Amino acid sequence: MSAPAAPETGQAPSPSQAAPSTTQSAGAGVLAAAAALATGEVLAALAGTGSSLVLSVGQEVIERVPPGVEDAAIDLFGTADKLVLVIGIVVVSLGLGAALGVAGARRFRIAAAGFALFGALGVAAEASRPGGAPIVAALAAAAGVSAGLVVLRRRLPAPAAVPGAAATVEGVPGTGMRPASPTDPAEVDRRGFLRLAAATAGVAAVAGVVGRGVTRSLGRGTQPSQVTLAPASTPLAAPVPGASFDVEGLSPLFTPNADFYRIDTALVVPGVDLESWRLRVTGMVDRPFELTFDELAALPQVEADITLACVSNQVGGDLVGNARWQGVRLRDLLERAGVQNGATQIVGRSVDGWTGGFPTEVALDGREALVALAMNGEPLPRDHGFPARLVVPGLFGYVSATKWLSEIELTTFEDFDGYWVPRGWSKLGPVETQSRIDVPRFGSRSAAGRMPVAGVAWAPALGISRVEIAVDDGPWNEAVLAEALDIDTWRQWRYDWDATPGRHELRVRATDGIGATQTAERTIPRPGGATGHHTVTVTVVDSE
Ligand SMILES: Nc1nc2c(c(=O)[nH]1)N[C@H]1C(S)=C(S)[C@@H](COP(=O)(O)O)O[C@H]1N2
Ligand SMILES: [Mo]
Repeated sequence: MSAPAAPETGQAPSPSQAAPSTTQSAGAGVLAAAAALATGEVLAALAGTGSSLVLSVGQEVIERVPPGVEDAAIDLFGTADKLVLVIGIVVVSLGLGAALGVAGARRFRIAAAGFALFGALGVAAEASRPGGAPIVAALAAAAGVSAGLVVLRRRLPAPAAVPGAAATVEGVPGTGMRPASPTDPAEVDRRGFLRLAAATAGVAAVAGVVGRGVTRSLGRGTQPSQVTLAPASTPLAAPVPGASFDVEGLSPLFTPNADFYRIDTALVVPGVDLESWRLRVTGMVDRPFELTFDELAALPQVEADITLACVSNQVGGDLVGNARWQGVRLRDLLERAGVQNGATQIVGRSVDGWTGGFPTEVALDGREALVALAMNGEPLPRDHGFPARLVVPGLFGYVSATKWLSEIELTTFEDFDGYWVPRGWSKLGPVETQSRIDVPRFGSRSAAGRMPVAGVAWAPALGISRVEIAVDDGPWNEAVLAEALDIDTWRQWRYDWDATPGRHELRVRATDGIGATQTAERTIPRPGGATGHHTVTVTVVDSE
């Protein structure tokens, strides 16, 4: 009894005939979902409101997933986390399309209801966005759902024409009283494959359109290139030549804007219209006020070199960068507003509702906390917070560095928690002292002999006083430090190593400006930033 459908029984269709029909239905569903997504996205994009159903759903996902998932995504994919999310949403949508195709082959109404439900979810997600465009979204969704259903209707295998078969097909899955296929199964397979290929191409196109929206914004608002800023009233001198070493592969002293890491919860970069943008200083202040961009830019501006680090950065990771920022001192704005007694926390709020908060005293203790308008000599790029953002030396970005800043609110730590705090990250976010080996790279092979080991170390607000390297189980050796740019920036270091053949482990540790040496204890980034020594393993071969 091992063969369920012996050829000689001859009446029921063989399972091999039933199988392609499920595949066909699923394929039709995938194609229909792709058509629905493509139609919805293209229409939404054409409307020019910057809306995208896929991106709105993605934003909902970001805000609703358990914090562990969000952390893991940043950890695994870093700056590419958003692209991965969008691809994931498209893939899941197509999978659901496949399921609806199969269900729709039995009862088309199920598919219709399923498509309509997903359209509605997209509209709901868009409607919940500050600045969302629900009407455009609803029209785009309606068109997308219709397109999907038209495709599904046409692609689904026609209901059986044999008398009585329709009931069987509707009612009892798998009993298969279907008319014999007009074409042979191989032909069906090939067509199914071609459709899937076409669907894949369609999806790639959608992903391309959406992906563009992820990396740039969808064209709303003022472009940074339209802005001309006056130079700082107190500019900084160019860094002394001794501040950087010439070692190939070593991080440049200033991270170019295009290479600067980007971490935020905004799937679509907020497009800010400078005409209507305002910076408000509110809360526990005697004289709340608001400024237009021109008024803000007309205030005295300073330059400051500050290294910005993400709390999610792993030991040895690249979610850290250094820039020369230009902007208005936060202290000046606070003095103008008159901070009231007991206002222990400064909260930065962005145009899209994100918040980060830090102690008021750090803005007043003499460090150069800025409302930055420019980064490395250019107006802030959109990805990095155009038209204005906070930058506070010594604090992780998640508590301090609000991009697309719209409000600075004085409050208390009891009364308010910033975005990441209820998600399990520490309320105070001082940057952990860290050091990183840039060269040689992990897993590299090099010839025996003298070679440079080099990297960067940072302890913003404290500075770096020493960096040491250990090889295997050997002692700590002092590295040579480049001139310090500022206590708020990372500092380059190098160590000339007499590399001997074999596999070696190189370790680095830094000591901050007040004499505290980095702990060897390895901790994960949550809640207060990763600790531990960066270690790279390299292979050294005989030089002949
Ligand atoms: N509006 C807004 N500002 C934000 C964030 C955000 O999600 N939204 N993320 C913060 C975090 S966690 C970091 S590490 C820094 C990163 O700044 P960058 O993307 O310019 O490197 O921005 C901070 N400012
Ligand atoms: Mo971050």
